[in-house]
Amino acid sequence: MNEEKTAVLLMRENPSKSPDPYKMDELRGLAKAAGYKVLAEIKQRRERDHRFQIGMGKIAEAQSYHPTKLIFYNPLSPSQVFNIRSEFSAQVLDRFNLILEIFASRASTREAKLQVDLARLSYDAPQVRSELALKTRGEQPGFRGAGAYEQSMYHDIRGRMAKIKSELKDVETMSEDRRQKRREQGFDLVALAGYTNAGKSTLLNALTGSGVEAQDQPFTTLSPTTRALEIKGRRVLLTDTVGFIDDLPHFLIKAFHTTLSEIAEADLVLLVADLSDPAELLHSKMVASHKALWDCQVTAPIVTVLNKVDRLSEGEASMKEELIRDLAPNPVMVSAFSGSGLVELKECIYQRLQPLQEYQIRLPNTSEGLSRLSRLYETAELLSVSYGEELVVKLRGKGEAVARLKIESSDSQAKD
Ligand SMILES: Nc1nc2c(ncn2[C@@H]2O[C@H](COP(=O)(O)OP(=O)(O)OP(=O)(O)O)[C@@H](O)[C@H]2O)c(=O)[nH]1
Ligand SMILES: [Mg+2]
Repeated sequence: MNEEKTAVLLMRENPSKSPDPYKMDELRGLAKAAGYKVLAEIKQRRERDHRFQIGMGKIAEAQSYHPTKLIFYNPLSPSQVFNIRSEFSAQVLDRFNLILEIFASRASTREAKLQVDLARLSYDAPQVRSELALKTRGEQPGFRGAGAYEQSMYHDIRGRMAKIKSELKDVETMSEDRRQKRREQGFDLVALAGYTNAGKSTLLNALTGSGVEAQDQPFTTLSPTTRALEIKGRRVLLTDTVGFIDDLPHFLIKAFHTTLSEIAEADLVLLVADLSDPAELLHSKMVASHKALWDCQVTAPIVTVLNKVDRLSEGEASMKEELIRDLAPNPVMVSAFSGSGLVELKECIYQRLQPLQEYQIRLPNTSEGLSRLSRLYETAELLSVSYGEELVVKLRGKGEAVARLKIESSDSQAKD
């Protein structure tokens, strides 16, 4: 039998910054997504306490609810975790570890599992190293030789990290080969990116008629899912990806490099935002999303998709659009629920894709030539074929697809 997991949420607000009411909302959403029943939420505006992060009185108040875990918004140092555990006999998590807990419980593919393990080890490594530094300095002498245990643990962590990285490299190479193959087959690769819970998976379902899991909670999607759709004759592969979240350590983004490469390597990125979020929150999520796209080293064009317009009046929608104009110059407003704006979105995708080019290719009029001709139908649009001594084929397609055709057909000539 599973015992109910309970939590009290704690957040220390920096007195020099204006309070952000949405951070606690987000932490509550994360705690619920990890399966915790939230018993209480405690905030305190003060400078950081070096021993406990927040005031001792607040921790005692939190402990009076007897939760399974105290969950902190603020990152905790190893010594703060140690102090809170020993002084209050409390189990603690910070927001980053909470996110990792969600990821670990949802990771279903090998790629996702490897990435979660890498993130966990990347988090542990510097902590073990700092404990090691303390012990070898003689401040906390180890039992048998200064920090011998930490030393072997640190080496073990580094070794496991190296192994996972090399396994992930293999997965990445396979993904890269698959993307290349798909491009050669004439597909355009479009990635759905954006803050978690913005509606990326629902939009994928609405555009492609699929049934990918979508739920009102953060991090429902962890692994990329790709579905095909056709827009005015162009064959598009749309990939749903893991959502972004604010204030993530850089190494977590690095650990998810393999999954995020689906965004980095796309021909076009749809940046999805939830227009029904309060204006300030919408703005800060857009900033966080752009930072994440920057971290992913996206070079492809970006189309901002403002989703969930069904939740707003027309006036509210245009007021919000105006507020984020600096971050989203030409957005498309849609509702993945009602389907409004999807025609415009498809048109926008079509307009932003690399234009198709027309080519002429000559093939021998033999059974081999005819077999190649039949394969051309799979990669490009055939405009005309004239049958003589040779087959003269005029076709329209994507650069990569046609480049391969040109290599295959020894005699080819670009028209424009
Ligand atoms: N009202 C309304 N709700 C929507 C719309 N699109 C998505 N939702 C809801 O928003 C919630 C999140 O949707 P998802 O599609 O799971 O969001 P996501 O961006 O894939 O989220 P993660 O995978 O968790 O990062 C779900 O409850 C959806 O039903 C929309 O157009 N209108
Ligand atoms: Mg999703």
